[in-house]
Amino acid sequence: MDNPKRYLITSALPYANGLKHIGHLAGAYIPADIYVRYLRAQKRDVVFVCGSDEHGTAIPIQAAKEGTTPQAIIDKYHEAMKQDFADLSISFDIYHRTSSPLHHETAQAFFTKLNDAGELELKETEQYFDEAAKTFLADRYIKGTCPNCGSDRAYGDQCENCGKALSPEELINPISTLSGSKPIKKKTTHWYLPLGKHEEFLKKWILEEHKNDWRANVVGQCKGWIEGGLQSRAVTRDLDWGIKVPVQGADGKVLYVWFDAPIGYISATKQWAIDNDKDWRPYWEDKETKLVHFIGKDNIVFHCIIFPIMLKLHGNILPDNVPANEFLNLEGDKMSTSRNWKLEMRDYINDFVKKDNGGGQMVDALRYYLTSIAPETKDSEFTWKGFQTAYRSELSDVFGNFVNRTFVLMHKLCGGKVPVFHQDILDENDKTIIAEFENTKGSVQSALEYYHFRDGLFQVIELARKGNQYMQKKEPWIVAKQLTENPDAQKQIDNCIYICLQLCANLSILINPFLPNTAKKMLYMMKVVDKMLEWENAGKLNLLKTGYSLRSPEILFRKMEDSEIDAQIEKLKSGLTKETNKKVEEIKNTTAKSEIVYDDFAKLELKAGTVTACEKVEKADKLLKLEVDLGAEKRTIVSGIALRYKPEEMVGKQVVVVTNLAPRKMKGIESQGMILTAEDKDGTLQLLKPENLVAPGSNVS
Ligand code: B3M
Ligand code: ZN
Repeated sequence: MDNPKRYLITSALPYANGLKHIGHLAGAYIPADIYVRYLRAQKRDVVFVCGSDEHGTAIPIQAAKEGTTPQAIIDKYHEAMKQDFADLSISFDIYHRTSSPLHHETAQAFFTKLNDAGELELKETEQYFDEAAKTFLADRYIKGTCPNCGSDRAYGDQCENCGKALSPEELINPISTLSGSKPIKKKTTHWYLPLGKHEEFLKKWILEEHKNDWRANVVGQCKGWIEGGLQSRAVTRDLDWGIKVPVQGADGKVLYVWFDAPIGYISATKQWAIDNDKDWRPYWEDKETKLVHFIGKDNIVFHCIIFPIMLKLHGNILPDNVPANEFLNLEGDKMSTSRNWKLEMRDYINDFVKKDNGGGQMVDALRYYLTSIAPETKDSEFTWKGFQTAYRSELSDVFGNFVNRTFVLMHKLCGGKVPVFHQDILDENDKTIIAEFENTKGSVQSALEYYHFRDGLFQVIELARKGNQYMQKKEPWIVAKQLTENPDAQKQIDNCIYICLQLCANLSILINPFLPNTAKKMLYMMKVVDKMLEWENAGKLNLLKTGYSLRSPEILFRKMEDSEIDAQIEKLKSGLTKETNKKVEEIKNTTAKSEIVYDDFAKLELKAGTVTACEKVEKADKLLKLEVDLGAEKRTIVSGIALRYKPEEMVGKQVVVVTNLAPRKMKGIESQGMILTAEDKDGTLQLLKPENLVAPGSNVS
C-alpha cells in the first residue's frame, strides 16, 4: 500500500506465563520497533500496540506450577514483561492487557456480532475429558505425539517442535497434562468458525494479491494450510479461565484464547485512543490504514488465516503485511524453557544494561546484534562470540570509531567548531562520499519499507565504513603538517571535517530507528535537538552549521572484555540463570532510577494544596477527579487512588502536587498535575501530605 493515511503496527501479545527470551525479542519486537521509529521519523500517523496475552490454558498451568492463582500469575508477568520491553527501548504507544474489562467487552461484542450474523456454527462433538481432574482437555491440557513430525512435545493446539497447529483429536497417544491419565471422550457443545467457507477469499487475497509482497515463508505456510483443506475451528472452550462466552446458558465456557488475543490489538488501540483523546475507529475501519502484524513463524496461521477471516466478517480492515520471522537458536541448539537453554531479556538487562548507567549502549548492542542476525528468511543463531565480534568489529571499530575520530579531529584541527565548507576545491573523493549520503538514505529507506531490517542496518554501517575510508584517504592529520607550504591545506582540512561531521549527523538519523540510544548520544555531542532526527533531514549536507561549536566526543561503545563473554557462555552451560521468582522480584525493586544531580530534582515544582472537591471518574475503577486549591489557582487533577480513597474522604485533605508536569488527558479529562503517594509492598497507597496543615500553594522541597 503506497502512502497510507495512517499505520497500525502490532507485535504479538506475549503470554503472561513467564519471562520472555531474546528469540521473542528478535522475532516480533525489535523489527516492529525499528519500523515504527522509522515511520515516526517520517512524521507518519502511527500507533504501535502490544500487551500481555493473559488467557488460555498456559496461565492456569503456570499458576499450578507456582502454587498460586492465575490472577497472581498474570499480574506478576504482565508487569515484568512490560518492564523488560521498556528497558530494551521497545517504544510501544500502549502495552495493554487482555484481562482488562475493556478487552473482555470488546472480545465479547466481537463474538456476538459474528454469532448474530450466523457466521459461527454451534456443534455437539465428543472431546477428550479428564475424569480425575473433571475437566475437558483443550490446548495445553493435553499432549501427545505430533502426527506431523513425531515429536512428543505436541499439545492440543500446536506442536512445540514443528509449529503445526493441531486439534486434540490429531494427537497420537494423548494424555492429560493435568493428571497424566489417559482421557476419555465426552459430549460437549461449542461454537466453530467455518474456515472452509472462506477458502476462495483467502486464495485470492493471499495467494494472488499478496504472493509477491509477503515473505515467501509466510505465503508458503498459508498455501499449505489452504491447500490442505481448511477445517472448522472451535472458538470456545470448556474452561473456567478466560472470557465468558456471551450467550445465555453457556456457563463454564470461555472464548478460545486465539479468538480473543488478536482482538487484543483492537482493545489496546481503543485504550490508547481513550488515553490520548483520539478516535480508534479509523485505525481498524478505514481502508487507508496500513495494518502490519509482527510475529514469529509459529503464529502465522492465526494472523494470516483465522484472524483475517474474523476481521473480514466483523467489517474491519485486513493486514497489509505479516512479516513473520523464523526462529532464533542459541549456541547451536533450540532455545528451550524446560531445558533452561535460553537467554531471557531480563538476564541480559541485569548483566549488561544495568551496568550502563542509563546510557543505553548495551541496549543498542543487543538490538544491533539481534537485527544483524535476524531470522528473516531462515532460522538463525545467537552465539556469544558472534555477539562480541559484531560489537567489536562493526559497532565499535566502524561506527563508533568514525564518529569518535571525526569529533577528535574537529577539536584538534578546527577549534571545536563546524568549519567552513569550501565548495570551490571539492575533489573526487569529496564528491563520491557526498553522493553516498543520498544513496544510503534511499537504500535504507527501501530496505525498511520492505521489512528487510538486517539489510537496512548493514547499509548504515556500510556508510560509516565509507566514512572511515574517506578520512583515511584525506588524511587531514597529515595535511595539518603542510599548513605552511600548502596554501589550500586549511581549506582541505575544513572540507574533510565538514563532510565527516555532516556524515555523523546523517548517521545519527539513519541509525536512529535501529539504535535509538546511540542516536540520542550523538545528538548530545552535536548539541542539536531531536527534531534533527526527522527522516527528511537525511541526505542533507548542511545539518550542522558552520561556526557552531560541538561537544567533546563521548564513547559510543565501551570496550567489551573477553571475560564478560566467557562468563555468559559459562552461565549458559551451567544453567546458572537465577530462578524466575527472584528475577521478577528484582524487576519490581530495581525499576530503580539512575542517579540524578540536584538540577534535575530542581526542575520539579512541588506544592502543597487542599482538595476542595472530588468525584469518581466514569468507567475507570481506579481514577478520582480532584479539584485542588493551590492558593493562587485551582487545578483539576486525575489520580489513580480510587481503590484506596472514597471521593468524600478526600475533600479537605492536603496533598502534595507536582505542578509543572505537562497536562495529560485521562478518560477525556485534562489532568493538570500529579499527586504524590507512597505505595506499600502489597500495593496499598497512602497520600503524602504535610505533617500539619500549611497554606495552600506552599512550596515543597
Ligand atoms: N500469545 C502466542 C505466543 O506468545 C500468543 C501470541 C498472541 S498474538 C495475538 O507465541
Ligand atoms: Zn510437530
